[in-house]
Amino acid sequence: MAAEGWTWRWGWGRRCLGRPGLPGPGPGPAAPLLLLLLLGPVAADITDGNSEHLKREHSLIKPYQGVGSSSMPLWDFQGSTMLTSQYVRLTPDERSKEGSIWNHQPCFLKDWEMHVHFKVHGVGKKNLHGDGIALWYTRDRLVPGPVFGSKDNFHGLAIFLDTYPNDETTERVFPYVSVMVNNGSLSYDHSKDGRWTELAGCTADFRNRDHDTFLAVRYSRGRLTVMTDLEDRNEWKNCIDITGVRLPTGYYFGASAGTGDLSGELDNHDIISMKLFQLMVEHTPDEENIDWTKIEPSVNFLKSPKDNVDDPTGNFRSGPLTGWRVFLLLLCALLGIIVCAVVGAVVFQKRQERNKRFY
Ligand SMILES: *[C@@H]1O[C@H](CO)[C@@H](O)[C@H](O)[C@H]1NC(C)=O
Ligand SMILES: [Ca+2]
Repeated sequence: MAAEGWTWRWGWGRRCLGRPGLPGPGPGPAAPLLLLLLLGPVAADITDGNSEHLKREHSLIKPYQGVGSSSMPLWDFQGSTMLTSQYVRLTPDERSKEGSIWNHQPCFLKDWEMHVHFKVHGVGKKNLHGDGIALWYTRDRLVPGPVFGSKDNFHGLAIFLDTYPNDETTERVFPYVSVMVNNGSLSYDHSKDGRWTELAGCTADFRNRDHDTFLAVRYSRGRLTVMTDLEDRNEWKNCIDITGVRLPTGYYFGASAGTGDLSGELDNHDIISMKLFQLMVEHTPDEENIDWTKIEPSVNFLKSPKDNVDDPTGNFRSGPLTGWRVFLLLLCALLGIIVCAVVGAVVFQKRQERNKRFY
């Protein structure tokens, strides 16, 4: 347990790993200083047990060599996606655009961590922008569709970076990050921002930031963690942490985006890098012996208690059940209040009695 905790912390610090090596113009005059500050701990970490590795074949890194080339493609793209030397633009800030970029090779790592450097920006004011980015680990790739530019009823994992509240009745604050696991049977309900199918989520203020914005997804031993780094502090902030997630190996990483058909000012959706790290995690012989490519994506729904306690509808089953959950929660709250009141009354009475005895 202690060892696992150690690897965990160690892994999350690794955002800086790829940064010093990035070619091309740096982020500004502070870069050399930052580089010096970062190099120290990074160098120490690399020799420290080699717990994880950047996997070039699953990473999208400037200057994007092998992207979209026909001879040795690492990544393929589709739709409105446009490649520049500094970023991959999935959509421009125009209406009804959708684009995606997909890793060419399936990923056979059992434990991995993906760091995504992205930028969502446009001149649109509140509620006049959209729709957002989806990050994928799925069976199929390069298939356009209605879910942030990619196909619905997908097999695998999706992380949605949703900037537009389609459900006007929602009390949620957008932009909103959520995760969904699908075996092909579920459909993403765009008009409800995927609420019925989401496993967990968090509000994340990533749109129109002046500095770099990052998101990390870690999958290891059935535990799925999503973290964000949006405040320019080189620090991961917890967004989603759930267990019981089963995903096969042999799926593809990808990113897609869509701008929706609103008229108005829309967003540019840019991916600057996607870096995949292998996590060195021990598995039991039993785990090693099964064919991981045959695993059906599923969730044994065990939400970590700190996720969405205030959001009882963040359940991945459908409508009626969520009503029941709200009712049960209210009932529990009511019972709690009654118990507190009774205990309070008894304690008060005891005290009164004691006071009577002493005086
Ligand atoms: C797919 O998931 C649904 C619910 O999410 C479940 O009812 C169904 O049995 C699953 N199908 C397979 C083939 O596992
Ligand atoms: Ca939405």
